[in-house]
Amino acid sequence: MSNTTRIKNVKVRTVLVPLNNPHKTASGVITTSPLVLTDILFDNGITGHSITFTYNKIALKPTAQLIADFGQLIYDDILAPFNTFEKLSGRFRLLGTQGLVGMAISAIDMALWDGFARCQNSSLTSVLGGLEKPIQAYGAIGYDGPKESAIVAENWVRKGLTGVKAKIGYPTVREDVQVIREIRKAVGDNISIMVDYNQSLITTEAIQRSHILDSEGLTWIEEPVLAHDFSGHAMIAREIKTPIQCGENWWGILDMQQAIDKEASDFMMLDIMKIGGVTGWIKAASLASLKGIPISTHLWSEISSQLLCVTPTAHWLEYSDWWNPILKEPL
Ligand code: SMN
Ligand code: MG
Repeated sequence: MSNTTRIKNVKVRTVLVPLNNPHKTASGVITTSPLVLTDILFDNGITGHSITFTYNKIALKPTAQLIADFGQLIYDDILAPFNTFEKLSGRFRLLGTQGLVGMAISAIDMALWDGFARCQNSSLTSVLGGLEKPIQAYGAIGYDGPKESAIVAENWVRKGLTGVKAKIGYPTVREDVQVIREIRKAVGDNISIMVDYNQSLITTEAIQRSHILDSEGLTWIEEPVLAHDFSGHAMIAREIKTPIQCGENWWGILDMQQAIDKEASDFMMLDIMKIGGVTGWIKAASLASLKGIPISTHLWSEISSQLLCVTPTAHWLEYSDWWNPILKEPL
C-alpha cells in the first residue's frame, strides 16, 4: 500500500489562554499560556493539529511566522512525518535546530503525526504499533507555600492522581522541607511526591539541600541547577540518594545524549516540543531504553500519554490541564 496523501495547507493561529491559577516557580510566574495552534490540511480533506507553547508571549508571533513559512517548504509533499522531519532539519543544518527553529519543526512534526493517525482513523499509539495501557500520572503544585501546596495536592489526589510535584526553592531549605511535610500530611504515604527547583540553585547549595531532602522519601528532585549544566547535575546525582530528574529543557536528542554520557540524570522527562516532536521522541525513547532510564513527560499530556504507551521505559505522565479551555475533549 503506498501513501499518496499530500500536504495542501499549513494554517497557524496564536492564542493567549489565561491560567485559572497563575503557576509560580522559583524562576518566575506564568499567568497565561501563549500557544500557536497549527493545522495541516491534506488533500483527502483531513486535518492534523498541534500545539506549540512559547512560554513568553514575545515569542508567539515569531514562532507562528516560522511555522507558517515552513508550510511553504512542504507544500504538496507526501504525508510522511519522518521524511518531513529530515527535510526540515536538513534545511537548517547551518543555522541549527535549537530554539524557535526546533519548536517550529516540532509543531509541523506533531501535526503531521496527528494527521497520519487521523487518516487511518486510529490513535497515535496504534499507528506507532503500540497498545494503549494505564499510566501513572501526577499533578503539579506551584510555588505557593506550605498551606496552599497541601490544598492543591489534596485536590489532585481527589481527582485520582497517584503523585504530586511541588515547586520548591524557597529562601531556606527549612521552608522546602516544611512544604514537603505539609503535602505528605495531606496526601498520606501512598502518594508519590516529587519536587522541582526549576534551575534555581548553584551546585554546592543543591548538594547541601538535597542531602537534607534525602530523608523525605521523595520520588525525585528536578532541575536543581541550570538545565544545561550536565556536569553539575551529574555531581549532585552522585552525591545524593534521591533520584535526579531532568530533561524538560533539552533541545533535541543531542542534549539528551550529552546528559546520558555525563550521567547527569537518573530519570529523564521529555518535552515533546523541545525534543523534536513525535519523531524526536521516538529517537529519545530508544536512547533511554538502551540504558534503562525511566522516561516521564512534560506538559502536552494528550500526545505524551500516547507516546508513553510506546516508550519501553515509561515512568510518569505529568498531567497538565492548562490548555483544557481550548480542547474539545480534554484528557
Ligand atoms: C514547568 C515549567 C514551566 C512551565 C510549565 C511547567 C515545570 C514542570 O518545570 O516541570 O512542569
Ligand atoms: Mg520542571
